[in-house]
Amino acid sequence: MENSVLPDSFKQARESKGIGKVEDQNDPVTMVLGLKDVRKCAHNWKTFQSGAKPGRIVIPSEVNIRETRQIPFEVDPPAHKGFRDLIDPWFKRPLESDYQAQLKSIIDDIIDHSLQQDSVEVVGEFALKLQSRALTVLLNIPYEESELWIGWGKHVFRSEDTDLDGDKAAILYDYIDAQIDKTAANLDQSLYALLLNSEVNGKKLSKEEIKGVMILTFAGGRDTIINAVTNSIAYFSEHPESLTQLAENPDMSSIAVEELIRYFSPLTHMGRVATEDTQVCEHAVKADTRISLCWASANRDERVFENPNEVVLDRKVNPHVGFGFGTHNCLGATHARQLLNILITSLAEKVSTMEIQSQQDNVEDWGEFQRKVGYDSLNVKFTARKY
Ligand code: EMZ
Repeated sequence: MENSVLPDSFKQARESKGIGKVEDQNDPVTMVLGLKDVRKCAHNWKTFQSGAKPGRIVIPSEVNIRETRQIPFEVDPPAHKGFRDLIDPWFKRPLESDYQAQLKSIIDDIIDHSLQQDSVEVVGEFALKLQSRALTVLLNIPYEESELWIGWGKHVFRSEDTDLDGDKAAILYDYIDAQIDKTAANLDQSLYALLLNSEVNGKKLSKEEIKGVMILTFAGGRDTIINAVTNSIAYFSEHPESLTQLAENPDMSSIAVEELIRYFSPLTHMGRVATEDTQVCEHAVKADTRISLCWASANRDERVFENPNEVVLDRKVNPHVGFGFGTHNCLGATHARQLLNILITSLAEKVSTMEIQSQQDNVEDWGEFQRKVGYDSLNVKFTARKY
C-alpha cells in the first residue's frame, strides 16, 4: 500500500449498521457514519446540541481539562447567531488579496528553505511552522509571536504521553488571559481588539467570552491544518504526476483543495449531546448521551461519491463535509482553503519531486475503528523543479 493512503476504516459498519460505538471516559459515543445521516443530525441542533457542558462535544471529551466554553462552537442557536455574525467577516479576510499575499510569502519561505535541506521532518519543521505563522495573519498580530506557539507543539491540549494534558492547556489559557489584558490596555488591530470593542446582542463581550473565541481559534485550527498540510505533502510525494497536472492547470487548485479535504478529512468526527430520547439509524439514543458526526466516514460514503477511496483531483460533484455541516460549519474554513490552495500552487511551481524517506503514522483509536489521520513524523527530501 502506498504510504500516503488513508484507508476508510468505517466502510463495513457504515454499510451494515450506519453507526459505530466508541467508549470515551465513561461517556460512550454513538458514531453516525453515513453522509445523509450525518447531515440530518448536524442540521437538527435542537435534538443534538453543541451547547452542552464545555468540552463534552469534543472526542476525547475535554470536560476534565477546561471550563471555558469555546465560542461559537459550543453555543447553540439562537445565541450562536450573534457571535457568528460578529466574527464571520473577520474570518472571511482570507478572501482579500493582501491577506493571500502574506500567506504566500510565509509558504514560499518554508518551501524555499525545505528545498535547501537534505531532509525535512514535515510535521514539525513544515506543517507546524506554517500553521503557526499563518495564524499570525488570521489574528493580525506580529509574525514573531508564532515562535512561541511553534514551541507548544502540534496540539495545545495533547502531549506525547496523554490525550488530555491539563498542564499544557493551562499554558494556553494563561497566555490568552495575558494577551487579552495587554490588548485591553493598548488597543491594536488584532482579533483580540475586535472582540474587546464589540457588542453581541447589545452587550459587551465578557473576558470569558473573548477567551472562548480565542481558545477555539488556537485549538481548532491546529492539528487539523497540520494533518491537511502533512497529508498533502505525502500525497504529492507519491503522485508527482498530480503536481505536474496542477503546475499545468493552476485553475484546478480550488477544486483540488476540496478533494484533498474530502479524502483527508483532517477532523475525524465531532460530538453532539442528545437533548431527548431519540433514534439514529433505528438505533436508540438516550437523552443526555453523545453521538458523533463522523465526517471522515461520511466523506467516503459510496452512495454519494464515485470511487470514494481515490483522490480524484478534478472531482466534479463533491458535497463533502470535511469542514462540518450546518450551523456549526468550520469558522476557519476560508483561511484553511486559502492556505492549502497557495500551498499546492507553490509546491507545483517550485518542486519537482518529494521523496518520503521515513514515516510514522498517526493512527487514532476509536474503539472498533482504527483510523490513520496523518503522521507523527514524516521525513521528506524536496527537489526543486528546473525550468
Ligand atoms: C476544539 C476542537 C474544534 C477542541 C473544530 O474543532 O478542536 C480540537 O482540536 C480542540 O481540542 O478544544 O477546539
